[in-house]
Amino acid sequence: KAITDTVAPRIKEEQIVIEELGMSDEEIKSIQKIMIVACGSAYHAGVTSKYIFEGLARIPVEVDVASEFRYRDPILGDGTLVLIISQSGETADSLAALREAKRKGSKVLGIVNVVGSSIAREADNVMYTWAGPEIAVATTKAYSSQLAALYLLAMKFAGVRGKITPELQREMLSDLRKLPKQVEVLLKQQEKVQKFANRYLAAKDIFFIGRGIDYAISMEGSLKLKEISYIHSEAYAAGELKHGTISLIEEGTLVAAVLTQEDLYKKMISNMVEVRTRGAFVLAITNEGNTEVERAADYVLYIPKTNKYFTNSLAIIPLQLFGYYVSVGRGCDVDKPRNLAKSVTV
Ligand code: F1P
Repeated sequence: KAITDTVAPRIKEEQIVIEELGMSDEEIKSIQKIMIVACGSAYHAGVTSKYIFEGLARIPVEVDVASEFRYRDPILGDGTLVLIISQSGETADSLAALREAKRKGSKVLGIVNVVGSSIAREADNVMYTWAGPEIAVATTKAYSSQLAALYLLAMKFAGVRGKITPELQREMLSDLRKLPKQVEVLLKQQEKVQKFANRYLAAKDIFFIGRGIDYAISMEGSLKLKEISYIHSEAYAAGELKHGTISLIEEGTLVAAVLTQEDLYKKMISNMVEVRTRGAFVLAITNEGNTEVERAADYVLYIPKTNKYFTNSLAIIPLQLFGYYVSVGRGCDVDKPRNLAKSVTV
């Protein structure tokens, strides 16, 4: 529902219409750089969109966590569009980044869930993610709607800048509209994921690996698990494994490998083999039809086919379910994890 509510009002007669963007086509064409700043899950949505803005719209992108942004004295100006992504719209570091960007003369677009929040009020323009109220501390549906808003924005920019054909745009819009139904199908895997999760209630460390967008998905999967189950977990760019992480793998360590990008299957499979030969138990999250993966995985969860840029919206569901059931199985308070606040305002 969150995805539909974000997407549906912004598609008119097969065109993407983002009225609140407040930018003419000429302004969109003159963007030289996009700077994305956010915290937590919103940051991971931003990292995902980096691949889409660059791959599809061919606009250079930087992404930074808001808590670090000010320390680099960021180089901004009127050619840079700054995106501040925040569910609550009240996160102190994101708000500080917004003010710095405005001070330095950049246009700021807020991607915000809570209507009338500080970030929504202070941004030059706001694109609301109509996810509805978030009850649990760890964000899930707002994350899905942030991704949907970013897909629309990247496609819009790609269209205006002539980087996407009308046929491809139509095809992508059709894939975008299918996501909510596909998420429903994935949610039906609850029991299967719960059974699997129950094996890891006493795990010491759990690792997530991926390349490209799959690395961004891994980061969010790892965050969900650790914030609600208190099990140590890290996400690694799979190519970085050999530079240290591999020494942490022990007999039975769970490694969740995300492979949704077809051109990266081979490289990912070789990383899976590397950790498996060192004793890891490998869970693969991949596209339906990728049976090749079965030779390198101990357990596979499949996601339905979608556009290569939209896979995060689907692959994150089994990972969220996994974190949820590990947390439930360990008797944790899933909705109110210890030490975490819904919005970090100081
Ligand atoms: C950012 C965030 C959330 C996380 C937790 C703490 O908040 O890191 O992603 O789930 O609630 O805050 P926001 O800026 O998106 O409101």
